[in-house]
Amino acid sequence: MNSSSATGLAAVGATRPVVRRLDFGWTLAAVRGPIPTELVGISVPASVPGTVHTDLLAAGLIPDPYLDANEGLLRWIGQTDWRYSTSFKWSPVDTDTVEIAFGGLDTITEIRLNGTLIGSTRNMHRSYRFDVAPLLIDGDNELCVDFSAPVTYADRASLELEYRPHTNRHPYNAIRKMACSFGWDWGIDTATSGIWRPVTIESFSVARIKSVRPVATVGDTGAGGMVVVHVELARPGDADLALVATIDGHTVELALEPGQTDATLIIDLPSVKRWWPRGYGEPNLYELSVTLHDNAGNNEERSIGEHSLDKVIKRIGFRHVELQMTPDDAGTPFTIRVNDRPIYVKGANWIPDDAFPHRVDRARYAARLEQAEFAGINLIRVWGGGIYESEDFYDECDERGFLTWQDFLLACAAYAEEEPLFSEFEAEAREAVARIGTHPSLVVFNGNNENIWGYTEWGWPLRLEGKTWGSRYYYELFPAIVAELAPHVGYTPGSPFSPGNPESPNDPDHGTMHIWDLWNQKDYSHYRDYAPRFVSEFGWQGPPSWATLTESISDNPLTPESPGMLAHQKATEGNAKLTDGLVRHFPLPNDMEDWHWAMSLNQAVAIRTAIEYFRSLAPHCMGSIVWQLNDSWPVTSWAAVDGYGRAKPLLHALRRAHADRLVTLQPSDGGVQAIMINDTDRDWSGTLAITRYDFSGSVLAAEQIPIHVLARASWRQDIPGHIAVPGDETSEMIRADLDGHSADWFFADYRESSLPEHRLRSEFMRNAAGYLLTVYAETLVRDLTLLVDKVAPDARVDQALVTLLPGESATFAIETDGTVLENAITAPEVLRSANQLIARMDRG
Ligand code: BMA
Repeated sequence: MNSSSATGLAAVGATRPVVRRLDFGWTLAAVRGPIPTELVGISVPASVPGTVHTDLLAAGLIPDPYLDANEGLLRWIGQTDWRYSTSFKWSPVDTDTVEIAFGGLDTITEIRLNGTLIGSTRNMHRSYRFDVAPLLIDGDNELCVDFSAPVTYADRASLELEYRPHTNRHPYNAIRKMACSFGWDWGIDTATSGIWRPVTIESFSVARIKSVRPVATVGDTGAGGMVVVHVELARPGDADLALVATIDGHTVELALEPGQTDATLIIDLPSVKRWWPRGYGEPNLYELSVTLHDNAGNNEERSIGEHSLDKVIKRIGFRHVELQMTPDDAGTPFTIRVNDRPIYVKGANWIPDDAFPHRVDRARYAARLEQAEFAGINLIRVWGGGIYESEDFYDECDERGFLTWQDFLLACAAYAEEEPLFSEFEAEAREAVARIGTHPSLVVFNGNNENIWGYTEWGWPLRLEGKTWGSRYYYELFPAIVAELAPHVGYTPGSPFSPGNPESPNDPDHGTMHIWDLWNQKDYSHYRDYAPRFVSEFGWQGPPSWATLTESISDNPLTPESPGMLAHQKATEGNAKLTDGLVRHFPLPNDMEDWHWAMSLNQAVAIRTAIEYFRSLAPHCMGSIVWQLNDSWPVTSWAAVDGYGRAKPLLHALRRAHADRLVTLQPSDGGVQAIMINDTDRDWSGTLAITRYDFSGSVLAAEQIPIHVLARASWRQDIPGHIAVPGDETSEMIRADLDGHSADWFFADYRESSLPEHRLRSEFMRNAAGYLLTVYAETLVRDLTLLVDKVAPDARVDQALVTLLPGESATFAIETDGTVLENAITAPEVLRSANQLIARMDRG
């Protein structure tokens, strides 16, 4: 990205590109379509970047689409053509080129300057530039962008391109627009239009840097590094031009031939600090600057900036990435290796953080990634039904040491390989790979989400009748673009994908797999039926936090099936699956707040069960990526953080399951095993205390076993029979504790357990960040959780899902700017436990 100063014309030297924002004075108007009468013939102030929905909302002309069932009232917006217009003053400049640059247009447009068509676009995932110098006039200039209705366009294109299978309601596979903006099984159907990324007008003379694409590598041996910097100029300069690249005090220069537009500079660095992912070291970054000079008459004392025509700065990192997929005795692994170290992936899938993604700024990315850090996550997968996120996202990931995995933007559908789609895919992929591939955090490009699986196992060939479905993208186009533009990033054709066995892409023995049959059909205990090599999707639904739910749904009565709740549940048979998943473990409550807690708890327990089990399989299984970290609006979904940014209990379950040092108890050959997992660089030694208790806290059997777990390894310990075999499975449990890291094993499921009604005492005090609540258990209490958003909408708590034996206590730190009273925070609908759900069954 061109990083030249964005100040006004006068502030910058005549030869540097002058970049001026064109984000002011815009209005929008409905042109054609099912337009409500109150909008006919009027113009509304428009934000750029922005969308029609958010501007109409700001003008008070539509209700908030995220509330109640308003979504359905606003479908006309996607069937309507819209016009965005602005005017800006221009006075002739002393440069020979002037361009208008659009960072992103959503989606089908015709653009006119002073009445003349300067371009038409049909891809939300590309940026565009138009040379406008001949059309600019001294004084007021009219810029106008006409958007065609995206729903109408996609419908028409689906016939022109010919039918291809897709999920959900609209043929999103016939238009290059964010797929989930047409609705998803967690997504609101908004299908909006708008100028969703910045617009600028840029003028320059002679030449300008079009792109800088560094490829940073580390030497095979030793500490050195190398950056190969590919530079492209926007047009050939006929002047005496030179490029200068500098990193870490090392500079190389290159004189350009007249007419040369592409150049490569190579900088060798004798020593570099590598970029390491979270948990393995520091994410070291370096600043690379590339300057374009006009040398004419100035060979002697050139200094960077003084006679430069353009300058671009990038932050890069040195790391080596390999996707290890060499077949072994058990099948084919999928191991991400960074700097020659296998990384155990504790990942989360990412969807657009807002159905109107222009609203997601750097602070919002940072907040979400902080939550990912809290949850012990080390990899974020940007899912293919969304967008290529903005630079802010990948910058934050680089700095925080997250690994990122970027899907190409194709999801759950067959895609035509014919024109005009093929060229659009090629252009958008080239732009995305060149931009995103320079980020050290980016380790995987992935051809698509579930399309190979769909083709092989969802009956698509019959429906396709021999038509193309996208294989050329996954097996030819995308890998060729990655090899050319980002050879230092791994590539996989799909998720899921079985290397060597593309006919059966979801084979647990080979490569990546998605495990969805459990949420859809079976109990979560069946995660243990699989021995996958890598799980890139699996998930369990739960409602949003109570505050988010009640801020977005105003049903009275509010029930699991009241109209707003159903409008905010998008999954096929979603509520039935929630119920089936619950009643295997808990009775279905007939009280809304109990229902909300039960479903939230069940979601957390399902995923905690899955991840602890997957980790116990390492190194056979080298990671999991939970579906999903975030939400794009308030909705019942698989997310750990809800659509208003609040943590669900699942986020706390992820934190426990992802702990660097984890003790987990797993069933094994009719008995129980303790598995100690040490995901750190230091050996872990201590005494494992294993105790069988009854629910009143009496010790029934105990043993102490010395344990030594090597760095980045795990140790399996059979639990001796006199502990592993209960006298009464409904009222006994095992606790295993190594060094303060503990795990509990209950012989019977929640439903069959004789969990008592919990009895608790508490102490409450203020501290600088909010409050501390210490809870003393007088009975066994399972999964003690504070639903803090019920007492203060901004509140956060540091732990949840805590199990205490009688006599034990836990302190919860609550962060809030609000005032919280002790009797509110300890009220039974706020201070929650699994006991409440079981004990109620006994009473009922
Ligand atoms: C997978 C994802 C998404 C979907 C999720 C839940 O298929 O790739 O398409 O939202 O499952 O159904």
